[in-house]
Amino acid sequence: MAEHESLEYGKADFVLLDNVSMEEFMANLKLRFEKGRIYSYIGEVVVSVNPYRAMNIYGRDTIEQYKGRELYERPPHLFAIADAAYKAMKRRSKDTCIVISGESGAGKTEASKYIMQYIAAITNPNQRAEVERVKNMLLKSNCVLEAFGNAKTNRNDNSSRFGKYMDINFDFKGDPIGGHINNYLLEKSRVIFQQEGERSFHSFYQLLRGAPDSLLRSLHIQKDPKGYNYIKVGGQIKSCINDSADFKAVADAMKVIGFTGDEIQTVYKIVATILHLGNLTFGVDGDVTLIENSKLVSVIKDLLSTKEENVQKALLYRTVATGRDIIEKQHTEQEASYGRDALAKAMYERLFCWIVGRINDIIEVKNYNANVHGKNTVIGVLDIYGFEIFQNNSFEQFCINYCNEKLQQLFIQLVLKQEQEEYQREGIPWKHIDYFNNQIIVDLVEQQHKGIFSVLDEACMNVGKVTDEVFLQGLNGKLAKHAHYTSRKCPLCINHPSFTCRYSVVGFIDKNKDTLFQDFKRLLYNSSNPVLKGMWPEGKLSITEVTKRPLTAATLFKNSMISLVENLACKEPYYVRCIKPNDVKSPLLFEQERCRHQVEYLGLLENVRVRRAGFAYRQTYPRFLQRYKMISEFTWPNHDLASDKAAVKSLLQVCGFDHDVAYGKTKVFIRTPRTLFCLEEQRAEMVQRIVLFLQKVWRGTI
Ligand code: AOV
Ligand code: MG
Repeated sequence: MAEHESLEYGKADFVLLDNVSMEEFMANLKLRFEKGRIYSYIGEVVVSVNPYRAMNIYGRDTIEQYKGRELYERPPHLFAIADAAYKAMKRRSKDTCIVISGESGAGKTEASKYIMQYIAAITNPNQRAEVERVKNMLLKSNCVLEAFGNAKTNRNDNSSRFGKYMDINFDFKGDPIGGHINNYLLEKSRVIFQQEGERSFHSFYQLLRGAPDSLLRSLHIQKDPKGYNYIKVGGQIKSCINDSADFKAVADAMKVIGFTGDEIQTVYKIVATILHLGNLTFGVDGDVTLIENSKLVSVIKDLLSTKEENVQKALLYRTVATGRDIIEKQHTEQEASYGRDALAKAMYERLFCWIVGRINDIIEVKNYNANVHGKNTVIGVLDIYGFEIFQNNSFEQFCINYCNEKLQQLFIQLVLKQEQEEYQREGIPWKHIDYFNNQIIVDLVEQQHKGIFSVLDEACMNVGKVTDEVFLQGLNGKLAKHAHYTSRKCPLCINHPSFTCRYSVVGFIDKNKDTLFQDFKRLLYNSSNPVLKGMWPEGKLSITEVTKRPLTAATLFKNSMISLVENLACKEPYYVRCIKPNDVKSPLLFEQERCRHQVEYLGLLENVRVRRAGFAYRQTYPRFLQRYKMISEFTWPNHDLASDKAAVKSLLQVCGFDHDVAYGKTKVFIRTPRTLFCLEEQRAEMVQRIVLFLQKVWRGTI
């Protein structure tokens, strides 16, 4: 129960609602939002509503209020959950993670940044220079990743177009000593195409608007984004973001992190090359395909540090091995355009992954000797793209929504299912609570042989012309009877727990195959720019050496999601559930229906029910005794009762907490955190007394 808040702001913890009904939940959420209380709890889960305005609640003074405090001692806040994850990690040497979920624009990325800022602010009290350096790099990495991985969408002006999981490593003192970032599926189709009202990745506009003239000249880039086909498709050139200032901030951040001058230059060259590629057009003369604006090829070859004829050849021909012969096959005009776009997307994706890899190289924990320094522990922060339903939904939305279902499944497993199962196992009276288990939807997508990804992969394996329609027919054949799949004529329709999303299958096959002609890989590998060359190691292989079919995009994504969930599941999880109050970015509007919908599919009401029926803290009898036995004379230094369970019972009875606990088969369960807090206080007092006593014995005064 969070204290220090008047009831005029509603109930700080939904567990305290008089009746657990949707009406009361919504009324409380709305009241709190309108009173400027954007955070609430469900036990230890933070519920956050995007305020869409600057809030004065993240400053130094607020940080001080939360530092080292227990969750329920202060009003709900992200800082409290960050502190709880930090304390658990430090006190119990446990790896913890903070999982932030919610739909696009709900405030996940902002929350993840506040959490990181908090952790940075409360650590390294001794101002060790090395730790300060690490902290600075971790914070600056956000700015770089957002420049290259975020874009304006119709849902969010700064939408994350990649998933991010960041581990922060701590030494035995609890100070950050390094980190590691995992990135998930960048929406690279955005490089060449944006829906109306959207933009490409910020990095393009930042370069155009923020780079000094001399740099632009050397890149042969003009300032107006309208001059570039790839980034003007969405028609939204402007945004409320200050691209020019951001360019400088990103350049500065890259330097601080430790990118070399050559590396930064190469980054700009790649971004510029992509812009030029978009303006490249092809034509035909008789049966010859040609590049219409060949001046651009000369610019591109300079930027890529390669030969003009090589660029030209890679754009117009592909090398194929037929039996023992190797031949050069000319592209049709259409194939050449396809190849150009694939190159642009692949170069950008590779650049993004290279940036992440480079940051990882630099922030990786080095020279840490666990034998000498004790265990190195981790706090993971997950900020991934939220559920998305657009007018047109494609392969990317399909993957993003699958990823969200998978995370929801983890939440269900950890918070709802495991909780219920544990009570049953321990023989604690328990009323079963119904909830929708979305495993069925996760299976629909990822199951071997039958799942949508499998059907898609199968279609992609077929030689010859397999079209998106053939894939859809395959799906309709296999899944016609599935309760969450609707087979209609064109769109692929999934019934997610509380919304239905229609995905257009156009482009599924292509995006899944994700073909990039080998010739491009060789072109880039053979560049005399070592940074660029380093990004394309597979270009080393000659045509006859390339035998293995690369994994499809869907399989790669599925595998990365499975390992992400496994990784999260072995850590102690903390949750932030973000809610988007309206679609117009208004700080005043709380759209009841819209919010109710999110509360529903996030399973928040079930969460409250489980939590109310549940217990805040549990511990096995021996471990509980180990920590608190000094509180009672019956248990200190050892008890002579029949079992540890009996000893714990007598201890809690003596302390007067018997009414707030339940005794399971192997564990004691404590209902409210306050009881634990009191136990901790009594323990601290006793430890103090014992220390004083021992000191006296030692000095010989007793
Ligand atoms: P998302 O990460 O959940 O969406 P963001 O964290 O980018 O959403 O938030 C969207 C916008 O909401 C931000 O750019 C801010 O303008 C505003 N906002 C969010 N949280 C706060 C806050 N605590 N205080 C003030 N303004 C806030 V996505 O990445 O699209 O799934 O893909
Ligand atoms: Mg985001």
